[in-house]
Amino acid sequence: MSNESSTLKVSLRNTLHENLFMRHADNPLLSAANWPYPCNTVFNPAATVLSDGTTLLLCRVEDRRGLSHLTAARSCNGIDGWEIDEKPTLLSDPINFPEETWGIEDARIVYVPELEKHVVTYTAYSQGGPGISLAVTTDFHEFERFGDIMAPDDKDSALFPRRIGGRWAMIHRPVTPMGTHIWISYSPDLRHWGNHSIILKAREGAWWDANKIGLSPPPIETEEGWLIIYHGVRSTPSGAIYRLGLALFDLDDPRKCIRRGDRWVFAPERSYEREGDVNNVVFPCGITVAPDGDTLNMYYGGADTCIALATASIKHMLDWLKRHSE
Ligand code: BMA
Repeated sequence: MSNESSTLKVSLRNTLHENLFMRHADNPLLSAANWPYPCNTVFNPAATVLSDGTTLLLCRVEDRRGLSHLTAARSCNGIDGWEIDEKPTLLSDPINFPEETWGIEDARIVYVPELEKHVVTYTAYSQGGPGISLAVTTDFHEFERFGDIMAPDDKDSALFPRRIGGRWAMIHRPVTPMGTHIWISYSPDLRHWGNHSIILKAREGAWWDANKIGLSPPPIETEEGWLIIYHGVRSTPSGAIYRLGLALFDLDDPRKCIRRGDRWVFAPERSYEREGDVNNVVFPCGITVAPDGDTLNMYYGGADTCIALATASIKHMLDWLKRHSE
């Protein structure tokens, strides 16, 4: 898109809405042009802060076959000076894990203090469709793979960082004949999952989040509850639009939704979100929280082509939910 037409699109937009998220001036932060080896696109990164304060992104990298793998990029400030692994950090392993035959995508990282490990959930793609796999790591060099934990068609999963009622809990998004909603499941050992239930349903009809929703980054623990950022996929004659909304769940029983925002809080607006391999997509898989405990850094894929950053105040997000929930 030319600068002129992207300016026009922005100027056609009503700007009176409350903006919770501020895009970083250096966006996009990372793209294939920064990569140390040939690739098509770099997008939808998971994120975490390592014990020495380094921000680590586990980026989805798509090659020219169309298959994806995950590669780590590290930065002292989470904005620039990225050091990117010289070769893929986590490649699919179709021999031992046939569910990864067509690649691995869209990781979410959750640090689990009880295990002293990072738990990485990701989409494993194969002839059976996209399912969920899990691996654990301490350093993002060596990974212990648990293999597939949820059968296709399922994706958009993240673990809660601690047990709830003695069991591990995970949010995910199976596709069923009854719809594409957000679910929670429980496990005694991270391998065997059950007690499945829907926690957030896609709306219907004209709504921005009608028919298809999914968890975006992992849940954020706040004093008021588990805050989640989720994506809603609006289907239009010119393709889908991926936008983001907020919901809050009970700390002790995250099956209970306390509040759900009525409108979206973030949507494709800039040229790097509007145009790319898949137009009109903002897709965050990673967040980090700054040392102030309030500033949220949201790392997201723009148009399935690049990586960008937007920041928000967790307090403002919670206040906004009080004013804009159903
Ligand atoms: C979803 C996921 C994301 C992707 C989005 C838009 O289904 O596969 O990885 O960013 O579609 O193409």
